[in-house]
Amino acid sequence: MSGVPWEPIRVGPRLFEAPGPFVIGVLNLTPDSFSDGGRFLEPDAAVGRALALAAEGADLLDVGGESTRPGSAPVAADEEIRRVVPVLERLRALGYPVPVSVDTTKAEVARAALAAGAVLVNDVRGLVDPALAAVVAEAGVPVVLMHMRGTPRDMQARAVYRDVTAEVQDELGQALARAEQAGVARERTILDPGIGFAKTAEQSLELLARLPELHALGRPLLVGPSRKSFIGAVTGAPVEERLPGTLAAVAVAVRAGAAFIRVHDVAAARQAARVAAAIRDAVPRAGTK
Ligand code: HH2
Repeated sequence: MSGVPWEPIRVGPRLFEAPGPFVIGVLNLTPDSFSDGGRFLEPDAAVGRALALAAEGADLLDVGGESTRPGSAPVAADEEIRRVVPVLERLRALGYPVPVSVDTTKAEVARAALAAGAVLVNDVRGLVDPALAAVVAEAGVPVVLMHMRGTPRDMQARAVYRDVTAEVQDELGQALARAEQAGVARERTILDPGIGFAKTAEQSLELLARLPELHALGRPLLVGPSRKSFIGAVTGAPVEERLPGTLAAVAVAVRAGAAFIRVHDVAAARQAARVAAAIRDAVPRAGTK
């Protein structure tokens, strides 16, 4: 099941064509991210990490300056810009070979990051902020619309659903409508169910199991399971030992037709994704066998 066909999406110089999967490497320029906080705060360390992720085969690099882990405190826009922009500028000066996205919920940060070389905006709030939607529309860049409720501080209290998959689908549909109303072309959107964002472990697992239902939205899907707490809930593994569980989730997501996967461990996830995609594509189409 490779999902619905989707129109190719241009991200900077690169054209991404169905079905994927494409691997997005994570670069957190934060002191407090849940799995790698504080490791890449120095620009030299950050650039080194970015180069390593490209060498591992990342198709995109997602750079963020604010942690969104449950309960995390917000960061002021100028501090987020101070963390992100110098690294983006250095990557651009180096001729970094991979398109770079900025993981932010703030219009000012997105504007500064796009001016410094980012070519995609990854918004974990799904463009609830009209100012951010306006920046994305004006720049004409693609956007990831992720599902969550509330803010990282209060989202886990909002993880109350009658039918998590149906409600996430409905709320992602609302995000798409918000984007279109703001002038963001539907063809430039990527949708993400937001694993671990306003979701219990059980709800994250159910969303992964029922991912194919989200193809009804007609857009490419991104899934970000990397090292998240649902893996700990199933296995008891601490965050630094969740690579095997991450790879299981990557394989399931790709088999279910996810177009993009967002991970910290690119080389391992790329191998898992390629094998899962080969299995996905090995199902004979009706009438061919
Ligand atoms: N997950 C995280 C952050 N951004 N963006 C999208 N589109 N999808 C995700 O699943 C997603 C995301 C959380 O992971 P990480 O960046 O490692 O942690 P932190 O938010 O603590 O920096």
